[in-house]
Amino acid sequence: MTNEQVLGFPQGFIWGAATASYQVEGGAKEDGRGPSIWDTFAAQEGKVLNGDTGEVACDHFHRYAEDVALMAELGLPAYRFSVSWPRVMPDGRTLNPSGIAFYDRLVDELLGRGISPMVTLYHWDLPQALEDSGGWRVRDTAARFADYAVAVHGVLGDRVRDWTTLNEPFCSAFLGYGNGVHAPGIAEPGTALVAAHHHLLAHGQGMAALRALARPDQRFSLVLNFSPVLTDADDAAHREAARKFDGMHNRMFLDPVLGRGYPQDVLADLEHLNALEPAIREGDMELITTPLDWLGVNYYAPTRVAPLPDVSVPSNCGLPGMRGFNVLPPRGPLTSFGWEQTPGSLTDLLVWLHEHCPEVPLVVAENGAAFPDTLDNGRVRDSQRVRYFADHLRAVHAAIERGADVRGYLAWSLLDNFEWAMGYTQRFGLIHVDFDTQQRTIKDSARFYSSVVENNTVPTGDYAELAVD
Ligand code: GBH
Repeated sequence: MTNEQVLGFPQGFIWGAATASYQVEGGAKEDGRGPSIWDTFAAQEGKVLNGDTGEVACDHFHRYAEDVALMAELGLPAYRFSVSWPRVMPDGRTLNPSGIAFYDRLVDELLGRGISPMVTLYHWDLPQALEDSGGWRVRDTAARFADYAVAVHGVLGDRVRDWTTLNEPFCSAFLGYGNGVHAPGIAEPGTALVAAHHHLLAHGQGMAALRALARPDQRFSLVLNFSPVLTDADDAAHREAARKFDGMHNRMFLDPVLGRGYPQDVLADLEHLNALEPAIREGDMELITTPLDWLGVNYYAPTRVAPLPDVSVPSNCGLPGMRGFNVLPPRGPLTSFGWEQTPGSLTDLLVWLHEHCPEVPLVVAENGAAFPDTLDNGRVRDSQRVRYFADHLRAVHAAIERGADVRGYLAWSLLDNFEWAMGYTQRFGLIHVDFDTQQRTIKDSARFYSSVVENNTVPTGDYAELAVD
């Protein structure tokens, strides 16, 4: 080691990696699992690249013990995973004991290796049976979610400390029902807003139900995705464009949870307000405001926007009913997904969140990047990902220095996996997966991350020095 400096993280900082059920498990028909909206969606032609599905994925359902052993080898103290609702309740309503038994085994395996399980109850795989009775268009789905949350807590609650209701309701509502890029593939802007409200209601009802059962040391959270907005100028028109995107993308889901209701400026812009308003009933906003023990922050990249000369022209952003601005192409260097690598935006985001809601501790619940990794004699030299992680960990450290209350960081993802509409074409893993043989290979980035976790520090210095030999 040269005389490079290291940046230390707070004592007790939570380090780990994350996955989601449909993206890694496979075992789609094992032990009575019912179909999810993603099984149905992926089976339709043209929805997922190359016709890929999550039917086998990383076969984590059968290989979980091997995967937990790999986490232990990397020294990861925490693992964030999601529970598949249709595995636990094939019809969305009735508990399937052999389905939940999988998570019993997984949690015991993790605890046996000294790894803290962090459970996300919903990461987009709604039981198809519930979609058939209206899915997130209907209010009843929120009540079904609360029942499901209680059922899972009833089995795992004696061993799991950290609970998240929903992962990224933005994606599940707006991509699922607004532009149809995700399951169930509906493209109806008004419906997407109703779905967003029902997601937040599910979160609120779930929180209230879980709080009533909780042990004193348990922590309950929501995970949101954020995209900071960048503009090329700071005039009124650019600020207005940024306000609109930020409002719909970031504040629309955060402010209700903080007890501030839906942001007034967003409602004032909404073309489909008449769809949303009737969905909001007396008492909903109070439930949605149940206090969080921490807020999960998923960050990948910023979004660049510019105003359109005619503010009545629809935006190209794909969010329900937005007008008057366009999203600009990302600027290099890009990941293989075409996303920007702009670590400074993560610092800005965490500092902004701390100012916006100083009382809420933050956990970076997902951060990572896809690159075209190649397996070369048993090794994956993913130096671009080493660099991405180093830069973004330095960015988290900078936010903490500036006062942000960041309690942890979870890398996305433990394994290369089923990347939703992109199928298996985008590899985000710390661990490479050969999808023909299911062979796992620890990437260089995982070795780098492992040393960060072990030392509770991130090195400064040149990227070349970060290389692992
Ligand atoms: C996360 O979401 C997911 O939680 C995870 O499952 C996934 O594997 C991972 O990211 C990598 O994709 O705002 O309409 O222009 C990603 C959040 C939100 C990022 C949508 C890209 C662009 C769509 N994504 N965003 S839009």
